[in-house]
Amino acid sequence: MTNEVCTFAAPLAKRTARAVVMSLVTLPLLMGLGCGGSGSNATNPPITPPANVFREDFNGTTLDSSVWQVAAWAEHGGQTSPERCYAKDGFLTMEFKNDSAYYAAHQVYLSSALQTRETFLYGRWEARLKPSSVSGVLNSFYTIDWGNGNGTKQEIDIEFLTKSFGSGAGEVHYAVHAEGKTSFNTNPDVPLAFDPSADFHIYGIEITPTEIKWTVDGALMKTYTYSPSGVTITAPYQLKLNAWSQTNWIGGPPVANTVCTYLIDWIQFTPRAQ
Ligand SMILES: [Ca+2]
Repeated sequence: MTNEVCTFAAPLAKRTARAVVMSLVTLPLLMGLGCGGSGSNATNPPITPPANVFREDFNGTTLDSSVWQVAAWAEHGGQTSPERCYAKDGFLTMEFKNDSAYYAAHQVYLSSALQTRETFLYGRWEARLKPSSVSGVLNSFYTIDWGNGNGTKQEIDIEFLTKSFGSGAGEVHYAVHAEGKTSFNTNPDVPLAFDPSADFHIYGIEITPTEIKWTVDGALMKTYTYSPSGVTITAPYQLKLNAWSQTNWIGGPPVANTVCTYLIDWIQFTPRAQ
């Protein structure tokens, strides 16, 4: 196993201070997955992101509350908590649990979510993700314009419905929404030549002033052009990830009292060149 050079770059406001401590930190590969490529055994060349790139490797033992807002509220029929959304061993771990006792008492599941405090617009998102193998959960990576409650709710989705996983295959759901606009949804969802829960892969969203492109391990999977479609991405948004379940569409709930784990190795945003 070779060593790789990982670099950590926080959002612009945080980066200078962080860079002193964390930049060009040489780390052994964590469980063979530290800065690897699409598969757990693959390797990438050393990453040295430019100063304007947002990058999070989740190498710390805590999540930086100035970068991430970890959910502790109810959403999508679940109670979120930092207890189920935490950094450990170089990964962001997000857990969902259909807890029998908790559900009997509160009629909600135990879920998790977090979102950036910073907003973004045009550029390329990439994330190395491994969703849960337990059927009946939704694991997401998406953009959302909350606009402090007054946003357009422009939203670009990568959503894994784990019910589609198995036998070396799976699907990924891509969608674009905005309040008062006609949504776009992949239906049927985009088939993958692998089970997404079996290994890490790099999922990407390229957002431009005219279109959206979704990629997997660098391969183009789907393009959405704003014209003549219903939604145009014009508003700054936050990045959000969550894990939740319902019967409709997602095929939940998952088997009771089993922790359904969604792992995120790293997340990067490269702004579009001006
Ligand atoms: Ca990592």
